[in-house]
Amino acid sequence: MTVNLPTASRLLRAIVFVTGFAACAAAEGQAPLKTLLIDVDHRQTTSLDGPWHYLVDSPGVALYDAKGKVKDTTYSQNHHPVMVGERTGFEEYDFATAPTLNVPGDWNTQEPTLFRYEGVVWYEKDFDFAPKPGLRTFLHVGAANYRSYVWVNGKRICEHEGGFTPYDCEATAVLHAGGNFVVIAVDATRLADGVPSVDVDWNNYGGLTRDVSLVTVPEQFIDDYDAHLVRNTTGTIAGYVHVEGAGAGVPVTIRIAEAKISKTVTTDASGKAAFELSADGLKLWEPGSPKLYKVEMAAGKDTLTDEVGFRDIQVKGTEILLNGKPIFLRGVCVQGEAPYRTGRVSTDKDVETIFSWLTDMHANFVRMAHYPYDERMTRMADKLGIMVWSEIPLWQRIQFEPGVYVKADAMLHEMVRRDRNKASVIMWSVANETPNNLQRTDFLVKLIGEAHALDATRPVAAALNSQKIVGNTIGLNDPLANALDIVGINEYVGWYVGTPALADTLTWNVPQKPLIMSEFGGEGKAGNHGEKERRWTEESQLDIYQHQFVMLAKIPQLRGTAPWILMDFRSPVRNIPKLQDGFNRKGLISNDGQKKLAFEFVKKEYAAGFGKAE
Ligand code: GCB
Repeated sequence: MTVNLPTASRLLRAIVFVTGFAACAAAEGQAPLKTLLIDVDHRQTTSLDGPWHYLVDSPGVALYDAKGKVKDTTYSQNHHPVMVGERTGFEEYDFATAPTLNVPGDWNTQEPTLFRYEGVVWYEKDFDFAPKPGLRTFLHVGAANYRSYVWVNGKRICEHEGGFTPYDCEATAVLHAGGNFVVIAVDATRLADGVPSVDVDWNNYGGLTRDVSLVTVPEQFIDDYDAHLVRNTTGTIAGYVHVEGAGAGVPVTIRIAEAKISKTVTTDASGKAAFELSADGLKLWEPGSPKLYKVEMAAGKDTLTDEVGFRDIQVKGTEILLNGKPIFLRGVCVQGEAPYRTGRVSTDKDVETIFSWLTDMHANFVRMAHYPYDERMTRMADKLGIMVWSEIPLWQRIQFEPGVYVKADAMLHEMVRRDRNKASVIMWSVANETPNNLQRTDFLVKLIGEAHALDATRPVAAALNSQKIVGNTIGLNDPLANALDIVGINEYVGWYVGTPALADTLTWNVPQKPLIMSEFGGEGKAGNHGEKERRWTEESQLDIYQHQFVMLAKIPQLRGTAPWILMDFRSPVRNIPKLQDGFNRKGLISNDGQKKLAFEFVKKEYAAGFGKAE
């Protein structure tokens, strides 16, 4: 897809061209603009969180025409139509009198009648604005699941597909002094050609699930940067600062005062300024000592600061090396589900609770399955020194077709762009449990190549599950493993496969690469006690883990463990009455915070240093 982007930089043009997907399009006839601000949580923003009026559009007839094309009439242009008195049209709706939903937040858990609703909801918010000459303003959406379309003051400014990554739309030209309004139509309909596709084992929470804000920046501003420790060094930091709207010759200063570094470099024709800095005695980031430095960047009238850890992560043979030393990842999987309530993680409190459980169990690693999380999660991981596996929502059987590749690739770009400066994120995962066939392999090998090209500093992983048991050997024969730096395997011996004790008898035949057992476990309902032979008891879940850890300890190239899963989570496909009641019960902790026997067992193993290394 070629698009005309007169105000966008070449880099952004390239992204749109490559992805051809997450286009921010102005109203018909205007030039589309796509950008993606990073480090927004360190910028001064105007929050648009809080109550938004909403209208349910079932079955999406106000949003789409008969051919599925988005309309630019109806709800988007009708701010507060007169409901009584003079007739203004055929409107039978009014945002002003419509009920409200809180943003950030899905609609499913806020309005009982929408609990299972997966269609279109229109959100509307009024806000005051005072434009200042020479500044540009972007609407930043932390995440909207799954597709969303944005109008400001009745003009469509962008659209986005993908439920777990942020996007920005430039609103400068459509904002005016005084009262303004923004309308966002969010469509949570599952798509066969979506990423993920229609079948997932989690709740498809719809809506504006993360923070929404207005970000005002100078004409030329820092929209992207990268600052990382150069491999095999202890104090060389390299990267780039990209200045949106700039051409060649703009000076950019990078300062890390605490490390006594300051350097000025200049942008090239694409607005990118590459740099390399050296620091003496730089303290490297690692679990137990997660040092973060304040990095200040200045370009023209714009300044941006961030808190960044510097560390080296690499794979050598079957080892994972952090700052040159072998590490073992004692971890657990999480879903982006909020503890003690249902809905997505979106508040500081949600994040604090999850990380308090991780530290309580002595975890140094968390697999953030199966999609990118609220940025608070990776910020907290940076702060607490917990290493992260970050994944795009390429779950099981998606359509491995060119059109879907474009979407997956866009999500990969968006994930990497937002979190590339988080020291805690030590690997990108491109997929979970995909079928072992040629079309899938070609698709994913290409995506792995893209991940390497985007970020040469991190290993790439995926969770595989096509292992087979022959006699006492359990072997993985998946060609995708050849393209990965770190192999993840999901296995459910003792739950979906055989009895818990079967694990004791198995020998793993797996590639000579670092292996993470990226899922294992079974269901057990908190408070349901009984014999270990009776499934769904806490004792039977504990039994699975006891046998698993015996088996895991015997795998020579095992470099990490991530039980499935930290906490019970909502899933509409888990409906056994009294046992599941709409929850996947494989949590080590229940959704209301009760720690099960298996939690205490894994905690004991981790406290005793399971997996040795460091
Ligand atoms: C898996 C999937 C995960 C499911 C889990 C289960 O293999 O990766 O998304 O929730 O199994 O509980 O079956």
